[in-house]
Amino acid sequence: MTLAASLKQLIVSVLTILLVAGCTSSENPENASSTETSASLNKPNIVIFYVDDLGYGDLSSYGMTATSTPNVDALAADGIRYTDAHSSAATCTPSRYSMLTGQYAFRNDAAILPGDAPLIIDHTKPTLPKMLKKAGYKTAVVGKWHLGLGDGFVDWNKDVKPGPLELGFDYSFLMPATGDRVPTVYLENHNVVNLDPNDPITVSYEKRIGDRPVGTESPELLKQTADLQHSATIVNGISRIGWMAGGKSAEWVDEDFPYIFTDKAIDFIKASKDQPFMLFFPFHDIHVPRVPNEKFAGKSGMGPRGDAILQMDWMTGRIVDELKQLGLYENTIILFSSDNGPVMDDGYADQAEELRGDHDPAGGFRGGKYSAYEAGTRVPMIVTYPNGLINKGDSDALISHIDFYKSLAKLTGVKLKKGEAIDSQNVLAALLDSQADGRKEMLEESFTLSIRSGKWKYIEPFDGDTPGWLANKTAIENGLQTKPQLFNLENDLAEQTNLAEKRPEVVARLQNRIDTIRAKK
Ligand code: NG6
Ligand code: CA
Repeated sequence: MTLAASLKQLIVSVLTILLVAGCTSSENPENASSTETSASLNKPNIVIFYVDDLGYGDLSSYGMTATSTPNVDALAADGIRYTDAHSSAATCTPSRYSMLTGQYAFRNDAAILPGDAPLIIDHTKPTLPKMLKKAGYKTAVVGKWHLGLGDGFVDWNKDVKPGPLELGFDYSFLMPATGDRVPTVYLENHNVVNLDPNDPITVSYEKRIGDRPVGTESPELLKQTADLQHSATIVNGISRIGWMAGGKSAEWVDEDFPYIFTDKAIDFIKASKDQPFMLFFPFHDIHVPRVPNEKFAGKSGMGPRGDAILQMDWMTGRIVDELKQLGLYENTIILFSSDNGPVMDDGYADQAEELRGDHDPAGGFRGGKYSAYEAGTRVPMIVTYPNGLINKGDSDALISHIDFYKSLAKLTGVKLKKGEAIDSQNVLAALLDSQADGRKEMLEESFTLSIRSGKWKYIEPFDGDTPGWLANKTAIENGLQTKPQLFNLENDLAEQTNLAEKRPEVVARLQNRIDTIRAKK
């Protein structure tokens, strides 16, 4: 090591220790004025890039060779690349719920929601954005929401609330549910964008309404054919889940998403650049329907799913470039990850499976989206923070996105109330240092609960009804079994050999841990 390199390593270690110990936070006023750098180090801007359905193997920095993701890879090269980081759950709504509340979704029965569901986060309770506001942050969410809106019945023609603003976001620009669910309009703060009051919007998940064509009757209008579930109202050549009437002038055009969402994020960043800000940027990509902009269509060689990966990479680059141009990149902590593992056919015939060639979206892990096996929640995760002088490299720390809450509270010096974010753990050390440890134990949510503990992965048996959203999947392949399953990940990362019968004492211990966590109040 050269002298300069050793010195840099020394500075990294000292700063990491200082940050983790909270010595520079405002909790210790005698240190607060020590240097300007240390003050701003505790209040970096925070950007959370949250891709939808991106698998562990879906980035070239995570082994993909079929096409490349240069913008995300540049983040990986400039920060920490995690090999054992997890979304809290194997589907979207529960993962987001946990990230924003620091609580497991099962505590609130948070499952995949229809597009007209009420807000599932209690807006009188603490949330991640409310917590960051206490530290002086301006907060925004731009992208896919899927956490429900309103308090039981949403009138899309009036103020739609409660929603993100009531949860602590100062600004929101949303796809209200998912790309495959109505309403297919944008919601900015409380209102549908470009809505003509003379053409009010109504949404139904019960029965056909309005005069738009539907997928079951007019397949000739479709850009992609779809399964029955996704064959209701057609908007922009794509049939959706649910029916929508009115709101013609407010309809989105799927191909415009990459520009619309990045523009809104960049506007927020520009307007907030003189104070600490937090931007939560949940992508629509690479969820279905995959209808990428012409800039990316046909470019990956893997069909729309691969093209959507390129689009997501470009969007990430566009926002990161803007941070750089504004001189903000250095003092921004970027957390890049995905809300659950990969899925090929999720309702639309976009040839994801047929065109994937040798590409393995799950990166060698078993399962995918919905699954109790590792690929359900083990996702790419990258952290950059140049001013934090983080110790770059690969990290094998065990981390769940549910931990962002307590870790960011620690970073920004916010004291949490008793009972706040009860399932979150402070893993700040591992967010700043690739060599630091993460969790010792971690829950993974799917249709059942799994637990990681040391080398073990245990999947609780499931004997309930097969959930509707698993019905058209191969349930067994997703881990749905009435027998306990136990794997030794030290030598069986692909979860092939069930050791539950051989090691009943381990099964009993881990089942007991799940029961204890479940009962926690
Ligand atoms: C499922 C949908 C699927 C997708 C998923 C949500 C059916 C049969 N399947 O119910 O297409 O929309 O919900 O995905 O309707 S997630 O990433 O937002 O969790
Ligand atoms: Ca998802």
